[in-house]
Amino acid sequence: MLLRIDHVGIACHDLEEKIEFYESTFGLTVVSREINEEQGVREAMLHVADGAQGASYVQLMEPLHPDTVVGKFLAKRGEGVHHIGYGVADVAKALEEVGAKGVRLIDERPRHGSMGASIAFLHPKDVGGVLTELVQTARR
Ligand code: CMX
Ligand code: CO
Repeated sequence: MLLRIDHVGIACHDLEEKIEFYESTFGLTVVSREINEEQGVREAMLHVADGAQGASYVQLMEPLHPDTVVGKFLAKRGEGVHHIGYGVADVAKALEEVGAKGVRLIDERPRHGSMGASIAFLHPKDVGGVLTELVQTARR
């Protein structure tokens, strides 16, 4: 079901400062910057590598307000890895399959993610403490 690691989601206080860090330290390049009001984040995708099943990225996220998912995470745990996003061919089908195995779905239906992707989250309490995102890349 999982095709690849699509991205690692990292929570930070200052998006521009962290972009600068990833660019200067690892030579990564920003390929997309977006504000996702629904998810409460200002975010950037930095390209890491291309593979047979698609590309992989680092997703840097700064909360739009303290009272958002990422704002609350930062207050509780501080900066760091927030979630892992795996590439799937069909996110609705993957949700159905995973849900049937008893994993709690945060999203019953796919939502809008970065770069036109369809995304859905699985509850970290049912995935060994890892907030897990399923990502279906937009067709080009
Ligand atoms: N990773 C692992 N565990 C996490 C977590 C995370 N990112 N966030 C919360 N938890 C754990 C908490 O530690 C807590 O565990 P304990 O009860 O043992 O302390 C439990 O989950 C409940 O946490 P909470 O602080 O009360 O937070 P909420 O229940 O309000 O929210 C969650 C948790 C996963 C439901 C929420 O973060 C969510 O809906 N996430 C999906 C959407 C999202 O993350 N959007 C931002 C990214 C957007 C993008 O990638 O594009
Ligand atoms: Co993500």
